[in-house]
Amino acid sequence: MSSSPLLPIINPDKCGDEAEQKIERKPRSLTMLWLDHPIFLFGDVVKGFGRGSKQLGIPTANFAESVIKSLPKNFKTGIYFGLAQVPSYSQEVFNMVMSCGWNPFYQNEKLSAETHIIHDFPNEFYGVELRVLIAGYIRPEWNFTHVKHLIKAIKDDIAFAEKTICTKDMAKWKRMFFES
Ligand code: ADP
Ligand code: RBF
Ligand code: MG
Repeated sequence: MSSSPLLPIINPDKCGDEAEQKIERKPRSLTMLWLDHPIFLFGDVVKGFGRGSKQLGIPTANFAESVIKSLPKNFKTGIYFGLAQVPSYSQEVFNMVMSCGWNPFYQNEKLSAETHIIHDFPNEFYGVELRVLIAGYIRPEWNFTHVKHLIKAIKDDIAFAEKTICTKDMAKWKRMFFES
């Protein structure tokens, strides 16, 4: 099986603790990590299963199916990073990590698009507009043998996103996509 330079070397039959140790997280090429064309999505925040905050301690603001359908046809599911704004809360644009996929750990039957905004919000914000700019790809979704490994992987994604986003000047994208 040939693998893209971005994909980790991982045996899909052995996803879990052991495979997790072997994952090479560093992208081989930064130009392949950043999307050629960032993807802008917006829509109201809807209710999901409520697992993000309760089981993982990492809340994710979920988009409705109608927003997910607006993703490009050739969109590859996986974990992404980028920018996010909740205009009713603040005009500030935050860094984010996003899962667009099937949540194999929970065996979801529907595709979800969920954004963890890297900011401490004082309250929940259901039913209000969320804007995201998907700027780069981190990894495919994985399955895990224990929820603690899923949490660790997400925390690593957050650290990776923060480190990567600050390598690029985002001022132009912020002006283009978030100034209303
Ligand atoms: P659900 O399954 O309904 O999406 P979660 O447990 O994932 O529930 O929690 C998501 C909700 O938590 C969001 O819809 C939002 O209202 C709130 N929230 C609070 N802080 C954040 C954050 N930093 N990023 C995303 N959502 C957050
Ligand atoms: N779910 C998975 O099943 N496998 C993953 O590898 C995975 N990675 C994620 C990475 C990030 C940055 C985020 C925000 C979520 C990820 N999820 C993953 C989705 C997670 O299971 C989901 O957010 C919770 O189930 C709450 O809805
Ligand atoms: Mg959620």
